[in-house]
Amino acid sequence: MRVVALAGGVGGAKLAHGLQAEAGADLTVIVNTGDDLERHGLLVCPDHDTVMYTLAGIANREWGWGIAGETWNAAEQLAVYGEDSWFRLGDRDLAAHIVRTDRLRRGERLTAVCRHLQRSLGVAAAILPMADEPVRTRVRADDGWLEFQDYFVRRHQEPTVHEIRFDGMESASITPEARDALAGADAIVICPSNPLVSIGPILAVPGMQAAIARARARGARVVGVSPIIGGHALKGPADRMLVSMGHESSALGVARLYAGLVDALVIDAVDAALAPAIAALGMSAPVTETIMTDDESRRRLAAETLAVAAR
Ligand code: FO1
Repeated sequence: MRVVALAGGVGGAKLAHGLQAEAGADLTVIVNTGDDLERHGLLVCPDHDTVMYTLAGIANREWGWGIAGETWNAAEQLAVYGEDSWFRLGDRDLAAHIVRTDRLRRGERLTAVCRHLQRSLGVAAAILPMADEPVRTRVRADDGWLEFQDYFVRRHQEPTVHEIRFDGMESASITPEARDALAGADAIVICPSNPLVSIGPILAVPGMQAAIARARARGARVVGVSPIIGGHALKGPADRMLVSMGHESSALGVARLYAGLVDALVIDAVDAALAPAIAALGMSAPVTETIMTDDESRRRLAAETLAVAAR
């Protein structure tokens, strides 16, 4: 079964890891690049790198991002030189940003650079940035527009988000690699990532929704997994952001956002009572345990999600 997954950072990476255990090299993950930023003159792609380190088996499992056993000598020395240190790059992580930035400056596309990094780490799946062109997510808080990582890391996701925009999206387009992957997919999985700032940017890339619609028209099934469990996000600000953006923080609220796009939304057992209301939106709502605590639960949820797609 050829599988394409759409994913943001930590939650998406966990399910992608389970999907890789099931599908191996038949898995393609399309990742959000709206969180990308420049630090110390280097391009950092947090969601791509989180998925890459997770699929390579070297992620820091406590934080979900970065590399296990990381050291921070460069970050400490950068602080000595007066560089601000609210977004920290570990010594080993830094190598990816150096190689990425160097290759981009030599004219390579972001997709090619990312594939090189993944192959170097022995990742079986293909992880594709949603676009080669730069797209940057901005959120409007009470005191104006913030860059995404300024909101997420520097301000600890505390500001209330009133509006979201994706700068550069009008100049971006789906990559040939992402289009080909969707054209050959048997199943498309929307990982349990933030619907507004992780999946939202991927779906907003010109050409992406049309490619998904073409895949569905020839029989591929689209299955989402709710990132909201019992009204709350396991990690990150998705629950508060849904509410401040006028949506409901529940699996039903997620289903409303994905109505017309997905054939099924996998929801957690604690949300079983929402299944009829979700079904009324025109999708099935299979119920299972969706919290991924270890490799086994990642793989089990992935297998169950793919079984829903195969029905
Ligand atoms: N998250 C933090 O909370 N603090 C950091 O200093 C930080 C650095 C960082 C460096 C590289 C990277 O790939 C991710 C990093 N993250 C950090 C995580 C990142 O901000 C979030 O995981 C995503 O952007 C949200 O999906």
